[in-house]
Amino acid sequence: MRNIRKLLIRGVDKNLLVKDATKLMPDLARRRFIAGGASLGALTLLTGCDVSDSFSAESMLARISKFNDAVQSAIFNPNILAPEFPESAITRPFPFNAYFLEDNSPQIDGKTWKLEVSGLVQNKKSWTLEDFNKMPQQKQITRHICVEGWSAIGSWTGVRLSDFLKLVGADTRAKYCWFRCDDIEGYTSPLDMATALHPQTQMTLKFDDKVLPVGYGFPMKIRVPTKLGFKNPKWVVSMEVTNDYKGGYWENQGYNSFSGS
Ligand SMILES: Nc1nc2c(c(=O)[nH]1)N[C@H]1C(S)=C(S)[C@@H](COP(=O)(O)O)O[C@H]1N2
Ligand SMILES: [Mo]
Repeated sequence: MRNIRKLLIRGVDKNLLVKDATKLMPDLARRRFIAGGASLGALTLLTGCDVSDSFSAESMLARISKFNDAVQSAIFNPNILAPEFPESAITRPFPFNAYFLEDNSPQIDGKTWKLEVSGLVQNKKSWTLEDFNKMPQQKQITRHICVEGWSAIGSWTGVRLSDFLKLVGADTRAKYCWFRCDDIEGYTSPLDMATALHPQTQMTLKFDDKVLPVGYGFPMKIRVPTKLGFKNPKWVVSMEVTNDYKGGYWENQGYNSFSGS
């Protein structure tokens, strides 16, 4: 009989956990999981297990083994909604993450900031924060999952990206929305059009009903609850609608661009 490891996530060998989980998956799910990079983050997204608090590898494996193909295809379906949570589930304080310390976050002036829109759109103008604040807003309380092995539930409010794409007359047959950020060393991220049009993909202006704090991406981040954390660019300054794959900060370092459901 197989020995089931009872280690908490801190002590667990992540590679072994991912390997074990892969073996337990039904065919279709396994193929997609491998194609998606077979990371601990993707596993978290798949099982909905919260790796930020006490959590055992055993329970994650048990959960996966109960999956059947129907459940799997539902989870991987890009048209399905990410789970939403009550206010009481919000993680406080919500973690900060970037490739630099929070104090080094870009300090953007909301009065002069503009989002530059270019590429395959009819309306190539720049949009101010005031413009975005006037547009219809959507609120979501969803789980953010970082590939580094933590997850947290947050509350984000902003403009649906699909509404904005309509407003600028974007060619939604194009392959990507490519975002550029104001980080000192630069940060970019390509988002596939299907995900850009997903109803929960949001141009976020607020966290927890308050103006987005600097660390979380003021004045705008793109919130994508069906993707891993690194596909949620903060301090966004431009969006290009394009058919070209232009790469991204983490994507260029080997993380799979799909990285999500
Ligand atoms: N511009 C920019 N966006 C970014 C990052 C970054 O370093 N720069 N880090 C990403 C990663 S890996 C994560 S997990 C989330 C963290 O968002 P949070 O600080 O709101 O938790 O931001 C993502 N977006
Ligand atoms: Mo992340």
